[in-house]
Amino acid sequence: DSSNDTADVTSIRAVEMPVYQSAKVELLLEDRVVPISGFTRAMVKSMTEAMKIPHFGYSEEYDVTKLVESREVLKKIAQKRDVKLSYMPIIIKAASLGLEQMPIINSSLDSTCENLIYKASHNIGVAMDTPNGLIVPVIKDVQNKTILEIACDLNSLQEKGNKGQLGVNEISGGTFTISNIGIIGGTYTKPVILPPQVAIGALGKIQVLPRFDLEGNVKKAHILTISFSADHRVIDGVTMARFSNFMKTYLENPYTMLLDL
Ligand code: CAO
Repeated sequence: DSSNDTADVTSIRAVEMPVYQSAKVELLLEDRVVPISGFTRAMVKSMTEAMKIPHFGYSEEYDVTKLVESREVLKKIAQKRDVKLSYMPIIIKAASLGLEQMPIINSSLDSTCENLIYKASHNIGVAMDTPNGLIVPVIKDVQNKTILEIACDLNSLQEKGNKGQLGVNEISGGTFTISNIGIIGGTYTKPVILPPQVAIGALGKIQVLPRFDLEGNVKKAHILTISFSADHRVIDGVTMARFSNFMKTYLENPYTMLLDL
């Protein structure tokens, strides 16, 4: 009947089409060999090293409804100061506040596995999708920066990444990494630690989903999923869960960050 037809049309319209790279896909006429070079070569090396680490995963969902509301307001203020404010700078700051409480997450294990080095600086690497492939530029000394300063750094690293202008200094020295694959999609993932770091967090796409409030009523909630991987030689599950709980509290109630900024 006609009501069913309407429902079908609506659901077709709701489909989000993937972004195509070009109007026409060129099919290969024969196999093509591409030498592994540049950033991919570095990735082969670091990821092969990484898989020697006994990883464990820990995932959680954060109800970021209040963060979404706050960011809408803050984004407009930042825009007036010529800064693009996405969720990332706030999430990076929340991670840094969590690292203050759980410094072992910001440590590294030496090559002989005899010493754990607690790093003084929170140098947070951000996995970045660039025309040259995956790069992980680093926002240095996040512990001393405001959310707006973190946003400025991220904007500038993103611009340089897109132009292929990131220097060695900008892609080294990371002590903890965050990967926002949620910009493309996805919920849970299994990120791979960047040695000599001991932990990494990956964000899924913020989705609007039904959840229960304290009175048991169904409410509309913005849900961010996060997946951590950690080096189980030095980090245990409880430590990772406690760190995640700090981030969860800050991101579910962004005003609580005021006390620690
Ligand atoms: N869920 C919902 N919306 C999101 C989102 C998420 N997880 N992440 C970003 N967005 C939104 C932003 O808020 C922004 O919206 P507005 O226009 O309203 O401000 C928009 O999407 C574009 O965001 P952005 O491009 O500015 O990205 P960002 O600051 O959030 O992240 C960066 C920057 C560099 C992390 C991201 O561009 C990127 O490259 N991610 C890919 C990481 C990756 O490849 N990981 C895999 C590593 S393992 O192979």
